[in-house]
Amino acid sequence: MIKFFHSPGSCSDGILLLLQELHVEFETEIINLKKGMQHDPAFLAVNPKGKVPSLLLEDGSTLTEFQTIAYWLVATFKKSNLWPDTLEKQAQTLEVLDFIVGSVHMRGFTFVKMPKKFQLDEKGTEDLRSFGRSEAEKGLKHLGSILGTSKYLFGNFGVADAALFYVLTWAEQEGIPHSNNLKKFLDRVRGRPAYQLAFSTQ
Ligand SMILES: N[C@@H](CCC(=O)N[C@@H](CS)C(=O)NCC(=O)O)C(=O)O
Repeated sequence: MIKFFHSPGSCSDGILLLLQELHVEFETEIINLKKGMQHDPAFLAVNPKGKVPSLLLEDGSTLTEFQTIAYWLVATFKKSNLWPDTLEKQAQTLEVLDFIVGSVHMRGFTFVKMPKKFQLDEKGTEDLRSFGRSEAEKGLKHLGSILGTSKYLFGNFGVADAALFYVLTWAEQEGIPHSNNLKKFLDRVRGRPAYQLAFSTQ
């Protein structure tokens, strides 16, 4: 069975949502990032980068990186329509995924959530956190304009929406301003049966 390495509250929440959307059978191993379990040798043997999400496949290989895992899941479990069917929307999906993970998450929320990781003095830490907040807010503004008045980013709920979902939960926690259409989007995702399956027991 596929093994999913997950840390609740992290970006792997987006992959958990996709696993439930696709009705995948999997087992979960919790990697508690606060306890530093990402540095355990047993986990590093699975993903030497020490990051969640990671997926250990039945053939013993490992998939890492949000976009890669998301693409592999929709390509393998085609039971629902999470991947758009036109080249234009597929390209837009990849573009948005890359923006969310590479910019909004890595250049924004990483600095908001763990500025101390960068071992700066107190002022440096605060400056970095404030830079991260501003990058995240700017990024969310752009994503809100792509969403517009649509229910989901590219028609049906899809992989880009799973990424938007996790950064929005962080925006909510951190009090980073975002538009009403993004708030409504988050409520909509939370109303999906897959969301209930993924998060109701956490
Ligand atoms: N580019 C990676 C980012 C993964 C990532 O940064 N994961 C965080 C949790 S949200 C993590 O595992 N951090 C542990 C650490 O950096 O020590 C992806 O797309 O999956």
